[in-house]
Amino acid sequence: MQRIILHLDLDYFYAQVEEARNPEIKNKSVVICQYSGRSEDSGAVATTNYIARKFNVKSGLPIKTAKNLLQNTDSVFISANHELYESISESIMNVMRKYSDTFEQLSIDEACIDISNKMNNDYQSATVYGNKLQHEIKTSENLTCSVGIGPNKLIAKMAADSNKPNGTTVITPENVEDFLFPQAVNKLYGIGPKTQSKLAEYKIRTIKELADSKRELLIDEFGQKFGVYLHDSAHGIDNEPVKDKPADQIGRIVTLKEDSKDIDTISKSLIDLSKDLFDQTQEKKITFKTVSISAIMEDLTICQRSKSFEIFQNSNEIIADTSQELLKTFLLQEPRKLRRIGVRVSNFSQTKGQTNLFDFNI
Ligand code: DGT
Ligand code: CA
Repeated sequence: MQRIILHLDLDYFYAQVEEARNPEIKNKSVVICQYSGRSEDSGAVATTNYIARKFNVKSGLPIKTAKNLLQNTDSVFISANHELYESISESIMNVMRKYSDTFEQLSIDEACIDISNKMNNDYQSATVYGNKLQHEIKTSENLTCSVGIGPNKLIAKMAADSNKPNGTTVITPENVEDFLFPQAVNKLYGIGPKTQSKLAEYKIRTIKELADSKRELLIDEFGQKFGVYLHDSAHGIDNEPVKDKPADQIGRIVTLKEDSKDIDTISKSLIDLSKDLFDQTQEKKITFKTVSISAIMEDLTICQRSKSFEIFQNSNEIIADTSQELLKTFLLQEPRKLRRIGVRVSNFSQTKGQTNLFDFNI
């Protein structure tokens, strides 16, 4: 059966979040730093905006090198605010979950959904649907993302990657070869520099050359599992289903209209979130033992408070009352204002582990 998979990847995610909350930095190089704490500048670049990338400043680079490359240019260096990125990621994933029952989160800023049935296998409707999702994310979190639509997870992901930022790329089954074949082999997922140079020894440089190569040769060189993967993916074949894994926790989080410590204002938001979360637990037939609140403070630190029960719960009252109780106690002890408030449930009666999109050991 033919499928339609939609892959979403947020553009320069951490850096874009910082731009969204501080638009003055938009015209500068924005470098998000993961400081190791050993010395003042030790650590690596987590990501950068596209202006910094023009100066070759990218993920993984030592912060010192980035500073050298951006010397005498207009640039800002920001220490990564992981809690903020995670909470925004959670909100976006919740938006995307509404677009299909079959949803798989692949990383903090990537996810895919199977929309075959929903779109009645029509690529035109799928494109409109993808644009609608992009629009909703822009409206709710003021962030752009790139969307790829294709007949499987591999093509959808490569399509999203091929046109960034804010791109929508649709590869129909008829166009798969035209899309894949001219690209270099390292554009296929799972092909790193080592595999690339091994393939170069056989004069295999493009995906077409890989597709035209002998399957047996690839199996001899790379082993059964990876050899078959290489040959199949060069032909655009990927039968991996979108794995709708039950999450080990689900939550709802929202940014307050303004930073606040006022119990009535925050309570109101929490009541709405609790109702939303309850609806989701009903839909997914989830029972839980733990209710937590997360508060992202004005200085972006995160505080969590939880309460666990002896037996599994599944009522609206438990979520609403427990979260209110946790909030009240928290506000009494906390002098700072809150920026975002969230509620989550965890400790489900059944959970499954996370797996990655491509889990080869290479
Ligand atoms: P993109 O997708 O090319 O527009 O740019 P990003 O920044 O969204 O890159 P992506 O999708 O590879 O990674 C998503 C986020 O994950 C990114 O914003 C920061 C984080 N990240 C990626 N690579 C690294 C890394 O090497 N170190 C650290 N600490 N974080 C990373
Ligand atoms: Ca990204």
